[in-house]
Amino acid sequence: MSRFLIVSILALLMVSNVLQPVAAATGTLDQQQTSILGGLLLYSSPPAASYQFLSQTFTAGLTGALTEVELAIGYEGDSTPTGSVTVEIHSGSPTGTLLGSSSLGPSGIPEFVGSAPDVFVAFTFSGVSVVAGNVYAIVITASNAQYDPPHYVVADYYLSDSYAAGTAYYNDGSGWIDLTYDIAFKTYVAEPYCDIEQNGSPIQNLNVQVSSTFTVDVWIRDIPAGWGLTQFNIQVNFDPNDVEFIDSEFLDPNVGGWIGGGNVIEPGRWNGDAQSGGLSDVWTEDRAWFVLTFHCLRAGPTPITVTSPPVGTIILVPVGGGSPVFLEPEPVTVIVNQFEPAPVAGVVVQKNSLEIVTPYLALAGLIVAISTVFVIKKLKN
Ligand SMILES: [Ca+2]
Repeated sequence: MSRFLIVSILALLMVSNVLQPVAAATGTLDQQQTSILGGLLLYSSPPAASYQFLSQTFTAGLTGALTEVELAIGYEGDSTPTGSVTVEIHSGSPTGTLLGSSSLGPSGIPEFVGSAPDVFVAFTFSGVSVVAGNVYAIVITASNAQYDPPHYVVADYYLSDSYAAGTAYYNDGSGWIDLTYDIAFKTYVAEPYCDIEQNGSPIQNLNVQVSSTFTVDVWIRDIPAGWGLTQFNIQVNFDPNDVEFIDSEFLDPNVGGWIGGGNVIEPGRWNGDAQSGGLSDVWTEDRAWFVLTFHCLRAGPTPITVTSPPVGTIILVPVGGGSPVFLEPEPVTVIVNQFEPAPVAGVVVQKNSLEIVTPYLALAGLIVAISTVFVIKKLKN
C-alpha cells in the first residue's frame, strides 16, 4: 500500500466538513469541490530522494484571468515545516503546458489538528488565462518537506467522485496516477469587463460644458498573454436629444491588414467593428481603436452606454493558432453632466446647435476636449 493511501484511510476516522473562508478573493468563484473526508500527504524529502506530488484537474466554467486557487491545506506535527508549497497551473493535464505558478512558505500555511485541514488557503496568480470548457490541472508540489511530521496535508473527499469535471492525481515518481476521487479546491476567475475612464481613472460621471464637444476613445486593453485580438464589435449608445454625434474615426494600426469602421446605425446608437487580415495577424497590445466626437446639446445629465452586441464579439485567438474565445463584457454607463457655460463678456452664449460651437469657442477661448476611455480589462477589483 502506498503512503498516500495510508494517510487517507487514517483521515477517514474523523470526518470534517467545517469550511472556513479566507479573505474575499479577487474574481468570481468558478469551480469548487469543498467536501472533505481525509487528506493526502504532500512531501519532498531532500534531496528529493522520495516525494509525493499531487494534482487536481478542473474544467473552467468562466473565461478570463485565473486569479486564485484555494486549497484546504495545512501542516501537522510539533513544529513548522521548513519547505514551501508551490501550486502550478497546467493546461489539460498535470504534464501539460505550464501556465503559471504560485508559492507559499511555511508561514503562509496554517497548522491543523484532527483528520484533515479544513481552512482554504489562497494561492494567487497573475497572467494565467482560462477558457470556459477547457481542462486545467492544479499541480501541488513541496520543496524540502518531509514525510514524517511536521508535514503538509492536502484535504480530499476520499473515495468519492465529488467533482465530475476533473480528478485528483498523485505522483510518487512512477508517473501521475488517477485517484478517481477529488481534492478540495476552489478556483476564482476575473472575467473581462468594460470600464469608462478619464485620464486613466474609472469614472461614473463626466462634466461637460453645454455647446462644447467631447471625445470618446474606444480602447481594448489587457489582452491576456498568449492571446491576440482578431475581431471586435462595439456599440456606443446615447440620447440624440442630449448629445449629438459628430463623427468617428477608425485608428488603423496599418499592420496586419486590419479593416474597420463605425457609423450611427440608428438614432442614438453608434456601431463600430474591425477585424484583422487573418488569424495570424492578431493584435496583442493595448490600443485605442476608435475615437468618437460628440457635441453637448443641452444642460442636464445624460447617459452614454458602451456595450458589446448580443453575441460575444470581442474575439481572441491563441497566438500561433487554436480555437477562438468570444468575450462579452457587461455594458458600462457613464453619466455626462452637461452644464451651462458661464456668461462671456456679459453675453449669455447661445446653445443647442452645432453651428454656434465654433463662434462660442472662439469667443471664450475655451475648448472642452475630454477624452473618455472605454477599456476591456482583465481584472476586476
Ligand atoms: Ca472527479
